[in-house]
Amino acid sequence: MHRRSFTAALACALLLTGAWLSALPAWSAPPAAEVQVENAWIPQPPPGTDVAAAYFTLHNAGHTEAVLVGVSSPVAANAMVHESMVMQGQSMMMPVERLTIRPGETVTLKPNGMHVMLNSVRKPLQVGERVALVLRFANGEELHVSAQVRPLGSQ
Ligand SMILES: [Cu+2]
Repeated sequence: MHRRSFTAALACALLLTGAWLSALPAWSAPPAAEVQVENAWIPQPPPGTDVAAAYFTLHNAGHTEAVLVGVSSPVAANAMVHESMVMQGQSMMMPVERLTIRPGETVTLKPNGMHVMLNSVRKPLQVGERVALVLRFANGEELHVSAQVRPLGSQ
């Protein structure tokens, strides 16, 4: 009892000082983050392409930050989070190895912004089809998502 309230007070103090992450002791796993996923979708890739993008909205309803560290899908040989950007007139994609969602924050992956890149997609994706995605977080939790294939050019 005593120890629990001490821990809570410590957590508060750390949050206030902004030192939460660096001061988190290695032996104490953070409580489960409560991340919700909405509106997961994939624009149908043009014929002849074996890459696809996946988009969704993540909302962290928990009290600790959630860090997305990996994505996989049974339809793709590999998947990763990318950020699209324009540098010196060239559009580029940069890998996002750790996507942090703070408590209460909503992050949307959308066309021309962040996306999940699905590489070496094994089969043509049909409009309306649902594609499984598994989101892996730094705390070891996995979130299973069903993304709907929409016509190319959907927003
Ligand atoms: Cu990409």
